[in-house]
Amino acid sequence: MRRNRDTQPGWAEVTPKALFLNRREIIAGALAATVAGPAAARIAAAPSPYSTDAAPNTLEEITSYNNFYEFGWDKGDPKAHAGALTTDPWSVEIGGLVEKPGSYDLADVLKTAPPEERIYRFRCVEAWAMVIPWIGFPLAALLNRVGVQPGAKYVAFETLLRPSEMPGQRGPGIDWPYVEGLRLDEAMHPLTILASGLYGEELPKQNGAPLRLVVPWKYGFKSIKSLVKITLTDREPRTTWNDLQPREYGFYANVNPAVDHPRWSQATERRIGAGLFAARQQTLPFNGYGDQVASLYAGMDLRANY
Ligand SMILES: Nc1nc2c(c(=O)[nH]1)N[C@H]1C(S)=C(S)[C@@H](COP(=O)(O)O)O[C@H]1N2
Ligand SMILES: [Mo]
Repeated sequence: MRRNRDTQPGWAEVTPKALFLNRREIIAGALAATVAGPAAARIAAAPSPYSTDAAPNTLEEITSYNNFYEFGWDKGDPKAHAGALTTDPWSVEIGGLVEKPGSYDLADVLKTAPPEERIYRFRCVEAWAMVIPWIGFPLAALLNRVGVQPGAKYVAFETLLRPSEMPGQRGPGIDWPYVEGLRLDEAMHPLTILASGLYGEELPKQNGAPLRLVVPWKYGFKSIKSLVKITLTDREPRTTWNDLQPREYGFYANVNPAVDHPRWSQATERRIGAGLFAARQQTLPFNGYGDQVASLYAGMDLRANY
């Protein structure tokens, strides 16, 4: 999965040049405001070695085909309704089994580590896939900063609860707020990031502004959006989709072509933007990140722990 910068096109090459140059200035400005100066622009322009060499989806595709049920159940609802979400001020409450619990202002959270561009494959449990050029930093950096206590084994995450701005939270279906969780070693893995941007810009609201989790080897529902709470715990946290349909959505949710969803096959996936008549592509174990993460699950029955 290592990117070869000499031969593979990056997003700069697949984005119209004027837009790209414009975004470079936005990166330099926006990120420099929250992070130490010149490093921000350099890092945003230089993809991380963790990036895939696959060509990213367009910004239009990434921002108009979304799952964000707080804003409705259709793929176009987040784009239509998330604009009204107030993302400033924003803070993240970090607690549970940590040395330095507290409410951390977003700007402070973003100072934890320099932003990196991570071009990741993204696979929804509904069997569609994209490639997304995130801007983010490792969750491990934040967890190390707040100090994980020895008894901690899991990390629980929570999305904002604000029905006045999130129309989906005024309707039935989900027991709001949306919650997710990871085992501590998954949370500490270098591929696991907190994203605050994509395509070199601030994170669009429909993609989970101002801060969301991205876990590229798991089905998309693990990558919880608009984070307001992170809690270190000693037991497996409850998760929204597992609560709703435990037979269909497990805690682990590792991308796995060999374990079908009860209602559809996971062997292949539809690449968004590939066109109506394009062939489906093979689903890769751990979404293509097996070399880096399979060892986390050594000895585990991945069929039982779906
Ligand atoms: N809070 C919250 N986070 C969420 C969701 C959601 O509905 N609410 N949907 C999940 C699902 S099912 C997917 S596939 C991804 C979609 O991310 P994207 O719209 O940025 O592609 O977000 C995940 N995170
Ligand atoms: Mo999803």
